[in-house]
Amino acid sequence: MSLDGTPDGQAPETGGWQATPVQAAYLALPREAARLASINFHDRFTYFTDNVNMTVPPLSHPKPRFPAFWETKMDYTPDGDHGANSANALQSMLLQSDGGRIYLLPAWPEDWDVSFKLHAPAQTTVECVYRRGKVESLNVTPRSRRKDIINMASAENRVRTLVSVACADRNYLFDIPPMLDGRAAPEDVQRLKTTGPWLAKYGESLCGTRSGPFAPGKWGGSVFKGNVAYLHVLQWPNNGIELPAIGRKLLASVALTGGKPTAARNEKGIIVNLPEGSRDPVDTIIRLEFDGPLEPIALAAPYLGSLTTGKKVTASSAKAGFEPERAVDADAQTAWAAAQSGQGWLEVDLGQPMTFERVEIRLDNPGHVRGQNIGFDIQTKQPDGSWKRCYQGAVYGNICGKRFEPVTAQVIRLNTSAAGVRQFDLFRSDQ
Ligand SMILES: [Ca+2]
Repeated sequence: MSLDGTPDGQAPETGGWQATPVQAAYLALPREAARLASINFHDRFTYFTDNVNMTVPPLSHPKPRFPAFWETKMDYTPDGDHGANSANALQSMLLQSDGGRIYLLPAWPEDWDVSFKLHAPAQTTVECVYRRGKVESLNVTPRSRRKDIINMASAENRVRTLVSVACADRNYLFDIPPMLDGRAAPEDVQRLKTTGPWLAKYGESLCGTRSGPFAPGKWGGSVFKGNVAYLHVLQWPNNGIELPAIGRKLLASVALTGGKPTAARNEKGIIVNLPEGSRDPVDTIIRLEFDGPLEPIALAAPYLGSLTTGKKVTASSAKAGFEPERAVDADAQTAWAAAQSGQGWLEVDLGQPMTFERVEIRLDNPGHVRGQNIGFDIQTKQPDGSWKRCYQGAVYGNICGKRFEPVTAQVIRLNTSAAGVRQFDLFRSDQ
């Protein structure tokens, strides 16, 4: 699996020039960053068979005298790109900078002890000892930069990151601990000193959930399980949280973190509020129970506001069961596929000229190899019947979203050689 969630046909997930552990660190996924970095540093790292395979004998060639030469992980010794990515991964897990701010331990597993000294921008050095889930000492030079440090390993920030990652449909606690076989045991969660107690108390609001049905906002985000949605409120707006109508009746609302929430209906949906004194400074959790399953609503949510949904659609050809309508039905499970794979086109008639400036394409790309892409070309029909290109691009993996200069058109064509198109959606600027 790639970090973007697409299946990947290439065996090694990391190593050499691949920066996946660095990307995991920047996505605030400490477990995944640690797992991938562990693979990079492992002696049994093997190339093009598996990342770490304990049944493969150790490399037969002699090891270099200096470990930083990284022996032959991929292509040659010293393996500069494997070494640079591995070191960069560890550093990005320990320290990240954005503008004047320095994020301390932004993607470091809470059960890994560490002592480090690193350089940060503006001639700053940061020395830190982190043990048993706590920052034991922190030395920032010059001292004036101490105020710019944000400790992402504090209980408050760990929980808020965990919640934000879950509301984005990702998993912060990927395979606890970062063992190379990726297996987790229930007692591993209890061992976590920082997030463990919070999870023991409020785990039901995250474990086994998916993100949705409400889009995340500045206030926080939502996850759901069956008929129940959990709002995780990280920052309260003055007038409460406005949630759009979702076609389900709200049966009950309870604040897991204490207090009595109110849910007032208005013409757009519902406004959920909680008295200020009951709001939790770390994360206020509100459990909303509806009269029906939330999964169909959450699955359709990415396509809300799509101009192509349900519009008249034709194609160069189609396989049985893969009719053109299936590319504009707001359902990622269904797809249009040309009768023969190769170049085909899909044509959508919006019914009247409409302005759009964002495209999202989700296509089938079986057996793709990382780094290879499928090209696409979007054209609009001109008054004289000719076609004019409005955007040309490529999909790496399965999902692609692009913004371009606003275009007004009624009939739009997507040319692609993809094996299937699950969704073809166009959006206005305000959506
Ligand atoms: Ca579809």
